[in-house]
Amino acid sequence: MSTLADFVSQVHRVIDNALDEIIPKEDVAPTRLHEAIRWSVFAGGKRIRPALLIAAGETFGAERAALINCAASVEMIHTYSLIHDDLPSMDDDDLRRGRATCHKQFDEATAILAGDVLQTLAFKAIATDENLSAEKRIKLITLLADAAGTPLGMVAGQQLDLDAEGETLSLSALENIHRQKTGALITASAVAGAIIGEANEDELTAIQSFAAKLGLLFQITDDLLDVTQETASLGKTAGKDVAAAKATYPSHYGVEKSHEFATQICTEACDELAAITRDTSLLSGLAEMIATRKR
Ligand code: GRG
Repeated sequence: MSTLADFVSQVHRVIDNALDEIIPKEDVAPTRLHEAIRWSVFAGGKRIRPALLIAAGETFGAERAALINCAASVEMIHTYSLIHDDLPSMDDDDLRRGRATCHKQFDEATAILAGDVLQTLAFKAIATDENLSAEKRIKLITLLADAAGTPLGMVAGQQLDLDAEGETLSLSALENIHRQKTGALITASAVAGAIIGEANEDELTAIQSFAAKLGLLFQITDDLLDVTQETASLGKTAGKDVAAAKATYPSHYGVEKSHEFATQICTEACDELAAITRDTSLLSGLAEMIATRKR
């Protein structure tokens, strides 16, 4: 097995163990709520954001123990966003991570509450992490709060996306939505790892530029998968973008040109790593993995 594949599967295990510790068990009252949270968290997500956070942290020499809670936190914020995104009032989807969406399996109110709990648990996991100094905890909480909830963050990106339904978007408007909706949390994940690893200002800037491009790459590949893969292999409903007449990279460029664009953005992302005089092969490996992913 290659080093990168080893790293990714190891992170998967470590993060699942951490999430299992942090999230109340199914038999804790109110049991329906905790069953719903665990239904969505342990449904087989790829754990890309935690992998990116841990790779960035270890690039700068951070101890694994100092990275785990923060990596679990970004996964909890991400899972909360997926649960809420799937709700009837938003994307209205029945399938996520290869199983029924949270509101389908439970009910809408429970799904909203499950997302709420995950978001607050995420911040608590950092606030109480004894492997991190008080100063780092505050920096990380602020970073993730900005990525999720400010006017330039994920939730605002979701609002822009909802507002754009049925509209013809320019490419720059489309990129702006993705920078916020998808890119903000991906960027914050990499920057969080670099903060824990005590990267200097120039290194933080390089990581930020790398990860911002990675966010865009992630979205282009997500759009491509929506039109090229089957629902069964994606674990979520394929073809939704076309059905909803959504502005996407394939709808702007066509499939072939979107692939070319993805390759170009992947190269540009990796070029940003040249400013870092460390071994950045894990980070460039993750970028290539995202560029060629099949789900
Ligand atoms: C509802 C607050 C709120 C925000 C929604 C993340 C998001 C913002 C919406 C999800 C819609 C979507 C499909 C965006 C495309 C990119 C994306 C986040 C894909 C899912 O992420 P993966 O592929 O999922 O990492 P897994 O299941 O592997 O974790």
